[in-house]
Amino acid sequence: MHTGNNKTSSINFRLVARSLTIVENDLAQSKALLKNLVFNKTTPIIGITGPPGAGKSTLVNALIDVLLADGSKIAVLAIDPTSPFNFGSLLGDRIRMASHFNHPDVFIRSLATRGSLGGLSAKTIEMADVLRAAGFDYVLIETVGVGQSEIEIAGLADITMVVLVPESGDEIQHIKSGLMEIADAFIINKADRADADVFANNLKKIIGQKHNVQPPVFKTIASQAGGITQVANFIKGAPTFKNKRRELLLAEKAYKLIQHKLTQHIDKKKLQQDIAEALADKNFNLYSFADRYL
Ligand SMILES: Nc1nc2c(ncn2[C@@H]2O[C@H](COP(=O)(O)OP(=O)(O)O)[C@@H](O)[C@H]2O)c(=O)[nH]1
Ligand SMILES: [Mg+2]
Repeated sequence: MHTGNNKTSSINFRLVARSLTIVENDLAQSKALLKNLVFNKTTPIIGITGPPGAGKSTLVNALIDVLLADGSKIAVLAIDPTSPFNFGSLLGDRIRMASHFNHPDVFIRSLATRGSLGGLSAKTIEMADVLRAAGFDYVLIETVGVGQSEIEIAGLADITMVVLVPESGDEIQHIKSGLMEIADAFIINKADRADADVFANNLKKIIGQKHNVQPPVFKTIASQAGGITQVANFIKGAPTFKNKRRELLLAEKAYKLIQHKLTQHIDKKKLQQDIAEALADKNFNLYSFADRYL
């Protein structure tokens, strides 16, 4: 249970922002910073994913309102890799979440997405860890559910909520099955649209085939804060799921860290020189050559 009532001492937002920048850009202090993180409580990470325009940012905004009422401190990471104009989308999210932009208990960070998608999820793990250690009561991560990377990021979340809109009705069969399977709850937003109930029933039928325990389906009108209390209550009441996807994701991450540590003493240029010398021997054997470095 996450009651959000365990009042935390105040969080230094400026320090959090600076720490996130260090981690995001892999600056020199990053490794030491990550190693020294101390986790004093279980902070649920809530993933909110779904197609562009479904109303995820609006929903996050409305959820924050409800969660704040408990005196909780909330961090939001907004990630939108689909937008080629990242700064533009950043700004868009900021404007939409503007009502909380200066709230003392709400920290919002838009994640610029550079480089590979694999790198994105690796960074998200680190940034979410910084936020968990900072003492927030909830960490919300908004991602666009269009590709594999979002499914990967869902591995990080304790609770993954998939946001859909009634218009997706015809395409419901085509919704990425991965996206269907990662959901701990579905949110049908824009329930002010006429076909919301038809869509809800179709969705329930489909998820009934894919899940043993049927995840709840919520209907919301995020732009009017409709149905948000139910979603907030689900978040507060949800157990921290034992997340198999998370174990897999963290194992992958740990593997890369170990690999990096084990190979950092090897300079590739020097390796090439060594090979050049070793090649002079006509009996050169690459496999025993490599053994020298183990
Ligand atoms: N009709 C209606 N529009 C909504 C609702 N929720 C959000 N919107 C609008 O949908 C658009 C996209 O919302 P946004 O939160 O940016 O979507 P995101 O891309 O999923 O983050 C905005 O113009 C919102 O005002 C809703 O419940 N009903
Ligand atoms: Mg958004």
